[in-house]
Amino acid sequence: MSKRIETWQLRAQFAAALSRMYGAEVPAYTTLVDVSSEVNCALGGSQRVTAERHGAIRVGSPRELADVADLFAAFGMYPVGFYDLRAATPPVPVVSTAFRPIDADELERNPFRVFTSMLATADTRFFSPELRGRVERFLSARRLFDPALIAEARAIAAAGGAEPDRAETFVEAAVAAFALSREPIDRRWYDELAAVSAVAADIAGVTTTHINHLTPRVLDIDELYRRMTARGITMTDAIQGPPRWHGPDVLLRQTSFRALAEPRRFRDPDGGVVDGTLRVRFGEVESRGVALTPKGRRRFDAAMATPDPARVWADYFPASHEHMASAGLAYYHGGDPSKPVVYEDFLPASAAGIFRSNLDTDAQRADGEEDLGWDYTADWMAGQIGHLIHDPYELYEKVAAS
Ligand code: OOG
Ligand code: NI
Repeated sequence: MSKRIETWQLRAQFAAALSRMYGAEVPAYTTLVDVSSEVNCALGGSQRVTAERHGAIRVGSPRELADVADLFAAFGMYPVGFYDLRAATPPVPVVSTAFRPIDADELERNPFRVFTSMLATADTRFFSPELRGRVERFLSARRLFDPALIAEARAIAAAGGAEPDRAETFVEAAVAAFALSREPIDRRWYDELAAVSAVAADIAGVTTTHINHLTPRVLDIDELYRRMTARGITMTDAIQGPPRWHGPDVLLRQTSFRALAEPRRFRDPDGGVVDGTLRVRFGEVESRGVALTPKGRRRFDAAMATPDPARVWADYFPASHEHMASAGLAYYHGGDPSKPVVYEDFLPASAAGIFRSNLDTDAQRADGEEDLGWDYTADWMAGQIGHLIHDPYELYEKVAAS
């Protein structure tokens, strides 16, 4: 009898297959992965780090998000954290969560995570009731995921794995759901949404979803930045997140570059289909530091709120893991300062920055609407998708204790 493929192996296969597909779609991604591996190799990176990726996807409705939650559960990826990017300046009209493994041993085997955003159509700052109605009708008429794929995901999640043949078919179908579509895009609808928000057009202007980016992890992001620039790839001007300094790296540092325009087909108002291009996807790379406790996070937010975080960082954080640990600012396995717990999540300000770095325009307010529409919460989202949304701090506590 052939050996059953376990959940973590499905996840590793899913991440690897998405990476192959995305590399074929966005060649600059392959360069980024090569340069990341070079840097990681030079620094003696582990197997986990070199294979490590996060992806980003965007969906339009709670129903679509519920399908994503069911699909990813088969890969042992569960929703963690709630990010309201509408609170960013300027706001991005989405609310998000990250699907990822939650146990220490699962993270060690393969930490693949996918930042998943849902369009906030109920937010009247962006969508008039009339436009909201049309967006929601458009979304309810499309089908991002074959119901058979979701049913199979549920069965595999319940069984905790699958026989090799079945696993292969399942992974292939899951990956295909995130491929860039060749379906013609309705130009008038896309442009109307783009005038409200480029993100709204990317999500609800088309009948499919796709990987927006896939991000390798690198041990030295400043070194990567230098090497990419030397290869003639222009990175966005800044590294998002905390500054480089001589003490422990905390949380997450990221940088990105704008992808080239990609060929897409459009249907014009007269019904004719023409070739065109869209520029919505990009490359991103990240380095991950130690996970902060709520106390450490408050310090982090305070330092980041200053005009020049790099200048004042040492006033907010001690320069060694020993002092970080004794001050209760960060998580360590078994409380041992030589074993930092890696931050597995995202930063709302950086995420909003990543969204924006690729937009030509920021979201426009709908005329005359003053209602803040702060009606999306983690509990609301959990109820919509029928899955618990894990609290990242509880997970770090558990990982640190294990
Ligand atoms: C997601 C942006 C967030 C990150 O790394 O912070 C993100 C998106 O652009 O869809 O991926
Ligand atoms: Ni990202």
